[in-house]
Amino acid sequence: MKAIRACIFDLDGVIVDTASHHFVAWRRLADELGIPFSAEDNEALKGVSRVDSLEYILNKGGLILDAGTKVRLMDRKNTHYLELAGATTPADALPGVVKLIDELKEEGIKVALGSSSKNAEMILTRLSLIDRFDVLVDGNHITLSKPDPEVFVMGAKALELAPEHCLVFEDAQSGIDAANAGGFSVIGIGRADALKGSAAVIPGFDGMTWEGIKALL
Ligand code: B16
Ligand code: MG
Repeated sequence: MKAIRACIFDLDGVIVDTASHHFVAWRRLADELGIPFSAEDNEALKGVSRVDSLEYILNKGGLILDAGTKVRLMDRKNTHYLELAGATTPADALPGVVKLIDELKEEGIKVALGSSSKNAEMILTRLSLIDRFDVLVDGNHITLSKPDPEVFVMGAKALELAPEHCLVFEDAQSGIDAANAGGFSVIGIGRADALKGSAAVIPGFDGMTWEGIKALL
């Protein structure tokens, strides 16, 4: 195994749990369109871009809409999402993640964000974590959604590191697939039975040290 010199964190489900806000906002939109939207549907949209998420819902309802209407629907969903996620505070950082990031900085390991969300900067600012990141790549920079590796490849380039020197933390299957496709090491965050293809799956960072994480690789 090559030495890990940077960690690339996904945002939603790894640093903070905003999935519940995405769920509420997408379900409200789906209700308005008369399309059923379940928790399983929301699970399938983890790590998936805003536009691809809308396409998933429209496809489920068999709705074909013009481009302008789709933009309006995405704006409506995002406005509702921002009403919910805009209340994020530093206390919403998931257990152990800030401690781990601080330890990484002390060890000289670079810290980057690799998120599909166009709201990532706002959320990291609300968490008071933005200054701890050496590199930010989010939904505003990429053209291809996970499972395409673009978000992580851009992160590695900005870090000036080869993918094999970067470790990705991901809670979504699409993100784990993206990391693997780009040649990154990846650790899954969540349930081992739900995530496939990572070096290891951990429930979260609570109680985890950098030494403990490296031992999983
Ligand atoms: P936005 P991540 C992803 O964030 C979410 O998991 C996904 O549910 C969401 O649709 C996507 O961001 C786009 O978010 O509408 O805020 O641009 O997990 O890649 O950090
Ligand atoms: Mg995620």
